[in-house]
Amino acid sequence: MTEDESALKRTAGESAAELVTDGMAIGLGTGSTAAQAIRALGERVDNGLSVRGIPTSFQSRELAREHGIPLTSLDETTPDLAIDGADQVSGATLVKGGGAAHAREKVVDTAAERLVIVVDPSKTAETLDHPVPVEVLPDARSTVATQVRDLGGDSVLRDAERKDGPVVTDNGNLVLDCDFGKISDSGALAADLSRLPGVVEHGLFVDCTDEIHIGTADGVRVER
Ligand code: ABF
Repeated sequence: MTEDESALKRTAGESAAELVTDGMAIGLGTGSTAAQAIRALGERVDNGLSVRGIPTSFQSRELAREHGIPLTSLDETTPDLAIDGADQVSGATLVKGGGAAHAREKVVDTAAERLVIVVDPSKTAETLDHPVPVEVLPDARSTVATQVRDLGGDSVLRDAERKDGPVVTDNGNLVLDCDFGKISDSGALAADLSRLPGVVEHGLFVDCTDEIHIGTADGVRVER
């Protein structure tokens, strides 16, 4: 990541962290942009802010601990606000899952009263065309790949060629990255993917975002 990209991510993350007020429970997203929000939140906790974080991944839990953010869970409370990153954004619809954490992200993000997405400008698109990550039970990787083909997609098992094996999610599952080209009807595709046996969760987040904070060289641009 270049210094410029990192600065844009920081701008977006810090802007979202400023929305947090005393006593809130916060969904803590995954990825390098959400990490900037977690760091900024940690600084506010150091300065006396009282919040509890609900992590969406092992990575975000560790980062929250490192930055002194007390943790809680969905069994204890509902998030007032969730701050999370995305791989691509079009309007209020997102593709997520580049960090293989989208199943827990979707549970936490959709439970939140307000979902704020933090991105740099490279993530915005007129029409979504980013491959959709699909978390699958290990035994279902081949059957889901066939059914994805029937839906018009090409899937690859994430990191299949890696020496120490493919990516395994925090939930012990595999990820198929499914390329559908331009996605004209994200709602229909999301419903089709959710219906496939063995699919744990896919990375299409349809119309669920309240605000997008986009870090730009001139400061943050907020889209609602
Ligand atoms: C998570 O991290 C994912 O859902 C998304 O795939 C990714 C974005 O990462 P980054 O902010 O590093 O680009 O939020």
